Amino acid sequence: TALKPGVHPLTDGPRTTQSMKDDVLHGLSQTPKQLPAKYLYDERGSSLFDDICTLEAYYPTRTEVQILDTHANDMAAHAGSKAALIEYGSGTSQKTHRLLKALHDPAAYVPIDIAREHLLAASERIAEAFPALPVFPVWADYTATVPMPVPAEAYTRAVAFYPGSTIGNFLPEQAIAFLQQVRTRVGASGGLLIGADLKKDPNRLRHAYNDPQGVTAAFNKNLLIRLNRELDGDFAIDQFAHEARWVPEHNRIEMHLVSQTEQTVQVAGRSFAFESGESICTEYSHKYTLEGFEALLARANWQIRATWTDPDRLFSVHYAEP
Ligand code: AVJ
Repeated sequence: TALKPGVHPLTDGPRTTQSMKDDVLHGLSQTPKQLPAKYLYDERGSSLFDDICTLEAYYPTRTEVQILDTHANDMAAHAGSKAALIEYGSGTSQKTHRLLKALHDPAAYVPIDIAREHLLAASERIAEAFPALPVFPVWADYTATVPMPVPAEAYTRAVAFYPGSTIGNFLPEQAIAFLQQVRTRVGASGGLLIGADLKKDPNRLRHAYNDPQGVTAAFNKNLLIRLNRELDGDFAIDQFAHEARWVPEHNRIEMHLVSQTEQTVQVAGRSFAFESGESICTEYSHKYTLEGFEALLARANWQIRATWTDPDRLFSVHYAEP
């Protein structure tokens, strides 16, 4: 691929396609059945997620964008000059545009994503919008230990950017492990700018994950399409229904694919029986209080220096340091 000026060659990082089979066989053997949420993001899944972000029902994206727009200068002051911005799961990098505009002479942008075409397209758009900014795309599963392609002399501070409340996909213990890994990556002088969705009226939450247009349903079911294609599965897509539940004991939304009949499905060389009404849990989306999120970060040795929210307190963005 001939990349536009400013975009460095793709860094080929660790990806988990080899173990997707193991993860799927393991997850479907559990009771209740489950699949890791990260497999929702193939190229098609990443596009469907982009569509979700534009939905009226899905408030997190526009709310976080509003917070970024309102407070970008304040965030930039925390990051300081010549920061290297590392984005975990960069997707379309749309939020990044708004942040980069405010940063003081940023030294580099390092987007990390598992969807290669998405990553390259977004890198080129950033390079075009910011001609002086070197872009170092890393094609990787960011939950693995990701290489840092920018030489240490090139920047003063590495700032991890993890917007979208994607941290909410992890169980608390996994979130802590991930945040510790990010801390190791950015070092003692590093920073973390992270989005966290806040607890709110369950009806509002359920609506956000059961949108009337059915885009979230298509996003969820795309996982089965992917398993059919990549792991030689025979899921009958229309025999599973999308459902998103608010589970108050765990402060989370859970996405499920609910079997509409008693059926047996083949995938990755094994067969799995479903009772009618039995589901596969495909995603957790944890919601936080400000205090709860601060405590979570503290358990991973991050201290919050600043918190920004919207007027309705739907969403929060935090700047933390080791
Ligand atoms: C990208 C993980 C933050 O949990 O809200 C959106 C994914 N799933 N609609 C979320 C998602 C269904 C999203 N995150």
